[in-house]
Amino acid sequence: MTDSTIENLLHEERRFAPPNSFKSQANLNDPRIYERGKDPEKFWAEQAENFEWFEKWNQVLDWNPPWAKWFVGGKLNITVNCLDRHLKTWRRNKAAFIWEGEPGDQRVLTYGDLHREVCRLANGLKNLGVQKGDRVTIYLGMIPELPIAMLACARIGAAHSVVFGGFSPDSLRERINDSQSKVVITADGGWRGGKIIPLKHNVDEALPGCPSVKSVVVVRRIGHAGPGKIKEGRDFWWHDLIDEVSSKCEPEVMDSEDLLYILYTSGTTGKPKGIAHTTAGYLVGTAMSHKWIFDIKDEDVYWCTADIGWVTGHSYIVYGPLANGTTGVMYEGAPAYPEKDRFWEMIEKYSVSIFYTAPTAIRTFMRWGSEHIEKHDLSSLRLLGSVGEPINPEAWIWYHENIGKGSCPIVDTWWQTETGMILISPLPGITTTKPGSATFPLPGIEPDVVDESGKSVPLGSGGYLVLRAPWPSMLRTIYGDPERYREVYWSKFPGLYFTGDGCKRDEDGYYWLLGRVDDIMLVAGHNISTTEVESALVDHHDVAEAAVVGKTHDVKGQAIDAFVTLKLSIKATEALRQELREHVAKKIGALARPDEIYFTAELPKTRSGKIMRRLLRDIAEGQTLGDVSTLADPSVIESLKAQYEEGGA
Ligand code: 6R9
Repeated sequence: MTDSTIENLLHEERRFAPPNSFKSQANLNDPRIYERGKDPEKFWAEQAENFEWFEKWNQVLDWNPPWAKWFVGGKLNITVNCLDRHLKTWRRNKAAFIWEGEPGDQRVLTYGDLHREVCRLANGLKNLGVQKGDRVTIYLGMIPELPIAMLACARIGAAHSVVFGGFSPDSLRERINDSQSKVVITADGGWRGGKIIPLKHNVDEALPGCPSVKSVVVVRRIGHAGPGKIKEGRDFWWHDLIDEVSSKCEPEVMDSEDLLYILYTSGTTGKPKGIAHTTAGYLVGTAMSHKWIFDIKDEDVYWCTADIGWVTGHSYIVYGPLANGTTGVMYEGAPAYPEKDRFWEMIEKYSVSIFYTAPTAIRTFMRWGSEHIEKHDLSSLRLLGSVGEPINPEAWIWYHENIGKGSCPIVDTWWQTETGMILISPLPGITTTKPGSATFPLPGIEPDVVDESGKSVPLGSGGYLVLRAPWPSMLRTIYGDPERYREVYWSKFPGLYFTGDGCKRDEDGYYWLLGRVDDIMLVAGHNISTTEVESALVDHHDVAEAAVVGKTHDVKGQAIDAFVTLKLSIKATEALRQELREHVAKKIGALARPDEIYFTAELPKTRSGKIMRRLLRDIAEGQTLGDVSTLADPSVIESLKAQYEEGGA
């Protein structure tokens, strides 16, 4: 699909083999694991043996495309695997979460504590009439009550639907109604950037249009300043609800395929999709991938900086890490609060050994400059991860040198809300990495890169990323809309799961993710990926971040416009604009030279930090803007639009 050659992305020629000191200690350091993955059913069944079952499965996989059932007939409860199992060992008193609030307050919850709090809330929810099969919406900031609430639902067989705390009352209402939740769990507020997020207030705004909701549970987080208006008969303080209940709660016996949770992803068009994940396959997939990819050991302190409102938090803050008995750091607030060194301060303070964040954050840290990092001792780190977008080779190298001090392997992990678990990633004790490539599929996973007709393309070329075989933690459907599930994921290439991402495999078989296929540009008959042009821009020493879009052009079909954020100390000048255009031409070819470059202090991003090229495209085409409800900061787009209408910066 993309003609501009793969060498462009490979301009960074360095390769990074696992350091011997890392390899010799790694959970996985024998490449034969990939051989074992060639019989996926056998392989996944072996993994499933590592968990606690009330009853074992009698069939590993029932595959009736696009309908998958894994570990058919198995009975289990995911919270037994995340909690009770550890209480029988020394991990009873091991920290499950080391939490820090934005104002600086702290809480440590051991596995024993977490088990107790989960059981208490589970009993509280039962007292509100929540039963197996019900749905519960959770609308909280990053406080320990968030994972507690999720696990309490799972304990009693109710499915949770976590809605990110940054969503508006309208978005919340839409998600509550789609899931038909009986209960909403929220807080009187949350801290972010020194300000209060009015969670309870938003719930009050949303609820008049939500007939399914019978009760609201409210955590007291802000106390004095929060609205705290409790509606008699509907609202209950969390602490009152659990005050006199037992701290024991028998786990509900769940079928392997019982619904564990719904998580909404907002596509670029249409209403949000309620991605449905079930119990056993999700547990097996998230726990095993977490253990392998992050090389989790009992003595590690692991920090995934995502918000639990996104799938990364579900799989790699809550379920995967807890199933592995990991100690995780959890942070409530903004990375720049009170100062731009908050993350590095926390890594030093808690001796974090594994750090997992997103390219958008890495590029922000690059922009802020290294003085914030140099103030702190980061020598506890031994492994770094990236997720959410393609990581530009330049950002990869920066991360490696400035955070990893040249000695930590980096795992660039590709996956989606729909895939439930990481599917393409290095194994840090085995894989030689190439900056900017997510490298190889995990054992037991069968992706492919195909052309428009669904035919596999040879190594060295690009196309659509698909999956040829089901995997345990895949989505099972779109909640309440099975037809849409089939249509969105399984209709473009019958029998193949379509990811929506463009991808190339190089001559060595490494996977290079190229962004959403909707973002790929067609310039003078050549496919050029936005990721490639953006990486060429970020490669320039003055550039922190870039977004590239194609706009209609009479002659070329599409022409390239670039939106560029400079490093904080750099001034935007006409000379720099010309220099950047030439830089791209030199890196990729004249074809990819942007027609226009706009300098901007911020790029429009989704609330989870992904660049929203669609909106930039609308601006570039002079069209009215489409749906902006998933935008993190709507003012960004307004100022860009104004700049564009004035004809440049
Ligand atoms: C986990 C998550 C999924 C989309 C996915 C792709 C992009 C995620 C990536 C990556 C390149 C990576 N994506 N990780 N692209 N390299 N390592 O982000 O889930 O929010 O559903 O987004 O994110 O485009 O299709 P989700």
